[in-house]
Amino acid sequence: MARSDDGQVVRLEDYRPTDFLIEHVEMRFELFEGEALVETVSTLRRREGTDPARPLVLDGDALDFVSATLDGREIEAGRLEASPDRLTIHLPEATPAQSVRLAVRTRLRPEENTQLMGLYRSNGVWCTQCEAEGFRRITYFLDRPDVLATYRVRVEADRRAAPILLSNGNPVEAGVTDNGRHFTVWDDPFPKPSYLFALVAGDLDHIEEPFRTQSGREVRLAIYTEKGLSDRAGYAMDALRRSMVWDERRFGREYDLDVFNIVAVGDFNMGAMENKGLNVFNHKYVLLDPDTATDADYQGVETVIAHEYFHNWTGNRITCRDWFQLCLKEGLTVFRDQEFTSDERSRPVKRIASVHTLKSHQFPEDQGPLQHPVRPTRYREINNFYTATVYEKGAELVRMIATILGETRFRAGMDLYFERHDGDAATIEDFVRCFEEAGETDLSQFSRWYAQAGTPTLEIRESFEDGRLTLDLAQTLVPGSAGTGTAPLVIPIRFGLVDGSGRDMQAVPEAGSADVEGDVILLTEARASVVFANLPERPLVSVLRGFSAPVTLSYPQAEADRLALARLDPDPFGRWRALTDLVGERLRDAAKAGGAAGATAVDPAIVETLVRSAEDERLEPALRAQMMQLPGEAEIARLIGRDVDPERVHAVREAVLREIARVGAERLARVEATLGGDAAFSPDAANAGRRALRNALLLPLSLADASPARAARRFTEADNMTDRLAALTILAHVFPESAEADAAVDGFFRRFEGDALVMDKWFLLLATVPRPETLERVEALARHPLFRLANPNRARALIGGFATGNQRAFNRADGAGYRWVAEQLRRLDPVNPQTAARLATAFRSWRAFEPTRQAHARAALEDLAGASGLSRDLADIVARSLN
Ligand code: B3K
Ligand code: ZN
Repeated sequence: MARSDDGQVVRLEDYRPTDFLIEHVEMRFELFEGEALVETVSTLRRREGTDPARPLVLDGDALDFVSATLDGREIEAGRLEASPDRLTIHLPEATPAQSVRLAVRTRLRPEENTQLMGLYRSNGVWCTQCEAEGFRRITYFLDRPDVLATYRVRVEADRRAAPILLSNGNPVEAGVTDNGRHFTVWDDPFPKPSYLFALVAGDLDHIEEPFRTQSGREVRLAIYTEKGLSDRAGYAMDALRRSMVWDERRFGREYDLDVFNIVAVGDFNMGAMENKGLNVFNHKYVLLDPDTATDADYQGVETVIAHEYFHNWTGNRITCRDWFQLCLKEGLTVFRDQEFTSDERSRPVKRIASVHTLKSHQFPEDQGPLQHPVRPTRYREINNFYTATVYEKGAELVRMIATILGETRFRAGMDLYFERHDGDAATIEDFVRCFEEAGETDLSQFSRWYAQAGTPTLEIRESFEDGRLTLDLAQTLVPGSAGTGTAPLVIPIRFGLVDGSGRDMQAVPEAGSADVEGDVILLTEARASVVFANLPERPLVSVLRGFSAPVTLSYPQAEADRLALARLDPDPFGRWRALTDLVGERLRDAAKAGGAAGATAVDPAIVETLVRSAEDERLEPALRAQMMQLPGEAEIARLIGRDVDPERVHAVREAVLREIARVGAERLARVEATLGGDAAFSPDAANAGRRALRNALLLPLSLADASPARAARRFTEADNMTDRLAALTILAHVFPESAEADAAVDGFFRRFEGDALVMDKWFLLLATVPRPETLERVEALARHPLFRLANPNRARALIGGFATGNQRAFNRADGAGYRWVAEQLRRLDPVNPQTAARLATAFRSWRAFEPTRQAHARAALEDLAGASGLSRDLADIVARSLN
């Protein structure tokens, strides 16, 4: 049963260290069909200076207590109190000088654990997930990140059911016992918090390879998969090896154990988990081959493999003092994985992709009822704070520190952080102080970014006279639902002054201007001005290059200037930003205006620039594909902000797509011809980029044909999943009534029905057909034999795909989309509350819609809020959404 909601709130200001320290933990797992027996022996002592009368109170969650002993002796009845969610022991014998050994036994039922927190079974494989508070579902413990202990774990199971037995650290002993059973003992010498504990046991295949670190230590890398799937793990292994090399080179960080194991499982609440020496992954982020995975999947695997590996230093060696500090490890590790991808692939392409993610996930969160600061100060359910704000905005804050300090001083700050805090459970203050010291900079004002929620608006006005350019800058932060402060922030604005031939001009600020260092203006006041004098011509002002701060830009720059920047800013990110902002604003205005949405939604000059970016051979193909991409319907809705009618948004966007097709078809066909035929599939960035452009062209070309034939041909001829899925999406989404679409959707299903990861794509594809009547289709799909509510990937594909990827159908005017999703959440909640809560965030922008839809959304949420027995996870999201 899911924990039900007790309304309790945890507050940052209430933090205090534990009364007891746990130094070492010895665990023994005996795995059987139907149950698991766990013995945990903790060596603990009382912390210096604490009240000796205070008992030891250990966390539990739905635990079945068996017994407890102290230093090998029974504990008298009056000194011990056990319930499913707590174990209290009076321990006068434990003093700061004297440690005791507390042994606790619990009995678990992994097969019945559908929440996928604690110890559970996925397709017969025993595995664990402990972050944030899953360890307490395995044993009673001080289950919080500031309690660090070394672990020694013995895992025993039937040899046939589980020939592979894994846990954290290094394997130190193995052997057979009686009745066909065997065991392995694992020793992890690095003190770690309980959330990094892991165990896996099962009949698994694997691939392995040796790795030699820069200092010459030998490490055995292995990736384990379900039977018959290990031949799809090769790319993940390659990504792991490259991550290890990169972290040595870029941050001087070396791996520290003798083995590094990764296990891929099919039932997992999120992407992956960085358990020390034993990462557990959603198989979506490990298993790939060209026939079943797209380029986006390859990129996703590379990113997540890198991210989890990088956690070994930023998260594991240095962990968080408490869960309010989550961005300390998550924001920093996202920053590190973004840098890895930038170095391995293309920096501008990666930056554009990251900014796209930020704007489509974090901005709506920051602008709606689920708003919270990067470092929250209160929570009811910590699992609901693994958010885009903590991860993506958290990464932006690290990036701003890097921008402000410059590369050398930033690296010095990171070095100091690793040196000073290795082995610590640290805070954001600890982290920031390292950059203040190493960078000799005061970051106290900067630190407001961690505390103040919301997306600041950066206003810019420009004027030019007699060779002098004046930029008037202003920042505002409106109070949002989080109710945090609105004081001025430190906003680094990377910029360039571009001349008519596309070169950056010398930009020397006049005395008295706001702070300018090199190509970065530092705005620290509510308003400030910068003057650049002696300019030979009026420049095109390129601002927020590299998206140097997570702000909303309000800059009524002349359309001609913006189009010119889109064509000739020497900074490729600047080109993309100029164009995407302009297109977004025009789509927003057209969808807001009452008139008919037609070809006139945007200026012909804008359409021309979009077509021209596809043609521009100075840009790499992946970037050309990004330049052509129109903002999605949800993004346009966000730009409108209130009273949104999703039907109008859809119509306006469609009209522009058709206009691009009408004006550009011939030229775009020529671009396609230059991209050449298909060599054998290779997942590298250059090849993926060419496929991305080719597939981006398929939509306007098909629209121009007004026929599914071209996509049908691409679908049939495709020799890889990227092209096949791109073609199938156009067939199913643009020509849903055609015979070609039906044939392709069925053919795809029949060919891949045995492949879970491809079937997720199939459910997602059908859930996102942008038509109101898709609702009836997903209702039927929820009864499809291959739909399994308890499998998070499948639930996310169908319910999540519909609610977040289908603006028209989810936000149907009759409210039926909201009601259906709410009903699915209610069904899912008792099975898997964490996934239910995550899917419920799809309602986060409900107040932006016009009154009828708002009323329907509110009713659906209120209905849900009133349901009895809701989990704390779901109740928290629903309550905050209504707030
Ligand atoms: N640290 C995990 C996320 C855990 C989520 C718990 N609800 C994966 C990651 O960010 O690397
Ligand atoms: Zn992470």
